[in-house]
Amino acid sequence: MQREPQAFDRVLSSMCTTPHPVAREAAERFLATNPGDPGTYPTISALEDEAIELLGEVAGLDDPAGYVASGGTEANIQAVRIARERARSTAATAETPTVVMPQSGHFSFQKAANVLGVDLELVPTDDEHRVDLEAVRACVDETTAMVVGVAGTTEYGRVDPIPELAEIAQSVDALLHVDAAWGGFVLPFTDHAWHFDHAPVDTMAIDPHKMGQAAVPAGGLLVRDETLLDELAVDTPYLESTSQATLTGTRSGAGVASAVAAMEELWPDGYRDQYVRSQNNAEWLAAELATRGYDVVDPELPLVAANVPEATFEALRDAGWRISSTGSGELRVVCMPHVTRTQLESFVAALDALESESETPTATT
Ligand code: 0PR
Repeated sequence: MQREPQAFDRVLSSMCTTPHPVAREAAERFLATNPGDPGTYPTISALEDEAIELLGEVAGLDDPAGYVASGGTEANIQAVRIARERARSTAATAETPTVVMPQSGHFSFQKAANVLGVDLELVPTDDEHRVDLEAVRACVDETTAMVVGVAGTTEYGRVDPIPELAEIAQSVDALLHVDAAWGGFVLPFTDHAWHFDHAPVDTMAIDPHKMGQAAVPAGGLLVRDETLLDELAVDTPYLESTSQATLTGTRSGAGVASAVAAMEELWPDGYRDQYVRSQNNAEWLAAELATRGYDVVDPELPLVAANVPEATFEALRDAGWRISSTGSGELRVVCMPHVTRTQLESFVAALDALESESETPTATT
């Protein structure tokens, strides 16, 4: 029996989206290819080089190095691995390397710390949900292998002060990693300082399969200096290529081809248009929710967080809206490319209907 995937018309909290038609078509064409074996699959391997070039353009990096990963989780794990290896080879102390990250960092770093045996030190965020720089300064020391800044947080879409974090990282000879897995394809059209050309960023996660409108799986790991990838390389004696820096072996050629197709089609104008649409939608939704008396976190990027009563949240889920909440319990709506104004209007109408229902006293007979 043929199964159909879910429709996207009520998907409001996912960071996945419908791929651009050219990205979908490229993914299908390259399904049976493996960029993990460039000797056998040279076309997809060359396309991966193009993907990295294009990602470098998006992220302000001339002469970029990196690879197309399975997603932000892999890119973050690999960045931590680079920092750990570098710390091991240069550190004067034999202590466990640490990674200093804001509380707003993605949970993939918990996985990285667990798999790689590094200590993750979480630093509080301020009232604006950005990392508290004083707390970072107080936290770093000679065991710090990496400082993480988030450029587009998962919960509130906030951007940490990347240039300041870079300075702190350099003061203890640690690497600075920027997690722009979600934000990377909207930030180029804002005033934020977030990329390689704004600050001495060493490594970055930037995912085509989120705002980049490529098919899953297409994450991106970028490194400023190609030698950082050497920290990851293992020998691959029986392949034509002699070493491999990726975490997984066989990889999705579909993801790579689709990332290139999406970026060639959309960078920069298509992404700019999408950012404007998404940001307008986020601001519209934030205003509608605020008018109704909900506490709304100002959408700096196309992501709205608002306090709605738990019962309403649950009722919306029961009605088929695919929504999730922040750690503090706010409803979050991510204005991905598939999220239209019409869809948000129906969502607000559904919310109004529920709220008026709960205000109407139950008739007693
Ligand atoms: N870094 C940031 C800032 C992220 O927001 C995410 C994913 C990652 C890294 C990890 O990326 P991958 O999931 O590609 O490995 N943030 C989303 C989240 O946790 C992931 C997601 C996507 C969740 C789609 C649900 C969903 O339907 O909310």
